[in-house]
Amino acid sequence: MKATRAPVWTAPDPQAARLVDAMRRRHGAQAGWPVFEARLQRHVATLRDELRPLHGERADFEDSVLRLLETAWVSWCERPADLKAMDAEREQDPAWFQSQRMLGGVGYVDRFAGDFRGVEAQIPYFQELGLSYLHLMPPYLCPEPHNDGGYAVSSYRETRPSLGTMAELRALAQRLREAGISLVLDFVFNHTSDEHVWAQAARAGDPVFSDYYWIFPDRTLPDQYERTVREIFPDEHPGAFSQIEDGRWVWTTFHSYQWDLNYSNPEVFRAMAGEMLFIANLGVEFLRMDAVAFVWKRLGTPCESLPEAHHLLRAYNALARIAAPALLFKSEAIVHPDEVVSYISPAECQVSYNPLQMALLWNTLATREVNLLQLALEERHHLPEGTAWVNYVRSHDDIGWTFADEDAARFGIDGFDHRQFLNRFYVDRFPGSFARGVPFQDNPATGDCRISGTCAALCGLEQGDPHAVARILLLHGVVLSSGGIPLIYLGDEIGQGNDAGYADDPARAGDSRWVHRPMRDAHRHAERLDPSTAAGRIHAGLRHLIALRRHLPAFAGGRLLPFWSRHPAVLGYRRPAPQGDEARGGVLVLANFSERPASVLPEVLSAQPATMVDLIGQTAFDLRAGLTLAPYQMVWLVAS
Ligand code: OTU
Repeated sequence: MKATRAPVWTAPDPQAARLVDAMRRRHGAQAGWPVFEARLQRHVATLRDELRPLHGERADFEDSVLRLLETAWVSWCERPADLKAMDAEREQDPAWFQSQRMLGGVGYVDRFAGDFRGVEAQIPYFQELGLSYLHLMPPYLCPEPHNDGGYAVSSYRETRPSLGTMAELRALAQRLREAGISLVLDFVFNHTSDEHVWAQAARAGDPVFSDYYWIFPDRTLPDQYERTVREIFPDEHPGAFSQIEDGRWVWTTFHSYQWDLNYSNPEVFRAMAGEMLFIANLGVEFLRMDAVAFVWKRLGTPCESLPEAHHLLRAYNALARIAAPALLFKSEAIVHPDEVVSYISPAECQVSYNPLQMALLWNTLATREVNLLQLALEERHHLPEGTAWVNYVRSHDDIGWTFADEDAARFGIDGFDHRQFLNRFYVDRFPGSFARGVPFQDNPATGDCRISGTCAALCGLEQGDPHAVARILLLHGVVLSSGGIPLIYLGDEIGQGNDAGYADDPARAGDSRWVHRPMRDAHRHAERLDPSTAAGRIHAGLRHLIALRRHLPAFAGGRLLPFWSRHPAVLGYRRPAPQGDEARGGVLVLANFSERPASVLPEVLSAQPATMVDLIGQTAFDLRAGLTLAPYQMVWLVAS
């Protein structure tokens, strides 16, 4: 017998009620108040509970929460009416982003289209491709020429002048929205640039703003912290700290011009919350939460993914529910797969990059063995209700081999050695490699290294490998059919190659990731309509997959059942029909990751219908005879 339990009764939180009362006394007569109050009632206790482990010990804790609510109220009053309407709609339909029509594109404003107006002019192109989500790399004011591609923000409320004005960015967000495309921007909240006014004040010795960052008078504490923290950009500076002119040391996880914010100071959280809500009010629908793992530090720990980092994210999330509910968060944690999922929940980040699938796609191309990827689909693909993966082939960043060593060990693979192999394979230091990548942050001390390179360069297109186009389509085919939101790096859809020229530009030379961030190639773009070119074949192949996907309800959401093909090079999974709609049938996906034909035996397929049709190739198969896939062929099989 199933035990039934009465709903848990929770006492109203008296402190939270006091906060609402205080806000009502101040603003209760104002026009926007009733809607704000309803959301405040729902989320203020969560907000306070999440902040308590961070700042609860301070005597002025309740005041600091009240100041935060003031900030939220001010930005709610500034929120445009059309975004408030979207807030209400999205609250009614929280699963909206699970649709199989969702498709993302990502790129740099300047490198893809010059400026905001240039991006606006590309809306018809985005629509042709089927995009419903556009991530533009950080367009905020930043130092010149070194700014980590915009990830060093000098002001969250100003744009980089060469890209256009804030008014143009706002207009772009609106045009995109009208075209059914959600704008995605970063919230670079782990650090600001050293030119931010807060950093400038700190540098000048202002004690209030020095407390916005992790600044130490000498090396005593930095030395202690460095015993347990990783080096992230060792090419630029060793360790996690940089020295400023007056001799003090500041925490800089990334470049020395990116100063880590001190979230143990409640004023930092309040100020950054204001910046976040300002960005939301531009019409941004997803915020990419940059470098989430690093936002909280504690001596004697790795200072990554500490419990407080999660409290911080959930506090930001509660604030968004109160003052900009249409806004969703995307987690960027390129870490061990157990840690990646720890950031994903409706109360924290609703969507997340899937760095494991990304890395294992490349792993599988190199080894021609689907073992690790198949295991990841079986054991690490499932996500909580109300959340989704963002699946991608590559991003603006490097490829890091973030698979779990314990998973690899199950196949007798040594994680460290295997990463050495993958690095050699992708930088073309392995006999027979088709890839032309470049090392990123090669660290001889630890043996750590990551890979830069465009999708086309890593798949062999540059040196005319005959299978390159098929590989590019295969990788994107998995991303398009395995669930969640697929994300295409703009330029990959036409097979753009590496940009070796970065090495001649002093502003970019020290960072090999620029090799895979080429300027949009107008000539190649024109070629996309010519089927005799590689660009044309890639583009047509992708558009075919995208068009098919749009009409397959089984591709909505993230439900996936692994299908072990019993062939070492053939990946398999089933996407079941949506619940309550079983009559429509699911899709069986099979994909050959080798340059040789691969046969799946009849007995492996015996539980499937006798005849199935591959939607991609429009061919019927008699499965009782087994199924042979051509090199790098992928099939999306449905019952005929
Ligand atoms: C992120 O990446 C951004 O995506 C990068 O473009 C930035 O340079 C960086 O933050 C600083 O803002 O190390 O190589 O575990 O790996 O946050 C990329 C996550 C990075 C980190 C990731 C970081």
